Amino acid sequence: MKVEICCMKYELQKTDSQSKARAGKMTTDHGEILTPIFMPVGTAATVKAVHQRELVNDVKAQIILGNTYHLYLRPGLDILERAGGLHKFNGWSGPILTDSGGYQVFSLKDIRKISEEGVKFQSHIDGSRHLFTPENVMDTQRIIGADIIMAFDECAPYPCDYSYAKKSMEMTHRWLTRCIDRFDSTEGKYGYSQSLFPIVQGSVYKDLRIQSAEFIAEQNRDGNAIGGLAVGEPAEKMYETIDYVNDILPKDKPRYLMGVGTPENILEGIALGIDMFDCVMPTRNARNGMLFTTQGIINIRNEKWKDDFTPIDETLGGYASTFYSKAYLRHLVKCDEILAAQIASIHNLTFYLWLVGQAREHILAGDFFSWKNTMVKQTMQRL
Ligand code: PRF
Repeated sequence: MKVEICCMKYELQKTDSQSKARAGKMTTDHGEILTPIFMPVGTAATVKAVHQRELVNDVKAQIILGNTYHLYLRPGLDILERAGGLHKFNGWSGPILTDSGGYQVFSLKDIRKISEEGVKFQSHIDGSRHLFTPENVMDTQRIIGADIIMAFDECAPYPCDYSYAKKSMEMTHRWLTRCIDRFDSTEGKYGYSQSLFPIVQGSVYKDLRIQSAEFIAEQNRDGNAIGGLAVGEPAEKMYETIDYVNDILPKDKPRYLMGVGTPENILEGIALGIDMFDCVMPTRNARNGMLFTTQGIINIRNEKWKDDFTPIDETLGGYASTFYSKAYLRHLVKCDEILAAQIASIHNLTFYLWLVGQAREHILAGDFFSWKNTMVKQTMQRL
């Protein structure tokens, strides 16, 4: 049996005195990540509508996300392996994290069947039948070649009764043991190291979440994730859950809150000790004309912007705001121009990366808490 020697590192640089916020540094074989960080979602080997050059130069992304489910179906493992892995295939040379498919297959609802073995599902593309197991999902993520790969889990729906949540969490733990066995007996295919992050589940039940956090912490992996949140529960419930889970997860490893969220959710998550976030919100909402700015939220389709020739976000600046006005972007959106999605996506991602970058600066400077409270109010108002 070959045991992988991991070399992802995490350095905790500062903990805030008035909250549980942390500034840290992760080191992967594809570069460093300063935390807290937001990871743009690149489901199908691309962050939709954004070039790699823009991700680096304008957005200042440090790590992007890919999805096992989508990449496995298209382009498929043969192509990804022959390309030399996802980094070579899509030209992104920084760190990549892949989600395991454990969340994506569950959203297929009517065309999947869960058992101890794994999940049988039908492709949303051509209806073909497939099986994901903890073992083959590890193998698949080895082939995709992400720096950080996620355990195969079940994200319980919300609401969910206690007995379902308990059984689901216990199965996720058994699946994790199988993921670890497979992961630790295989190695990366492309000469750099990969890390496996386990995922805390347990729905909104405190005793289950505590049990899950303890089990996950015991595995002593390079980082840990919290799943099963932001699935419809009230925000307060989510914050409360993060708070007691983070009290159990080790302080010397990064903590990743999966699929979250609004600027407010991210700032509150940081205050509770989360280091990594991902969400489709900045890119998906951009394609629908919703812009996040330092002053609040804009629906760029709105008539009121038709003759507003000021930059998209004067304070933020950056590529999109340097070259384009609100009136021009509104015009592009109204005409269904492809450029609209590009500008809006670059803008929203630049804002999200700016927000977590500022959070980090304020943690380091020691005034995070009051800054956070001001920013939540400011960025969440509708303009
Ligand atoms: N599990 C996995 N991916 C996820 C989630 C989860 O629970 C969520 C829940 N917010 C988003 N993405 N594997």
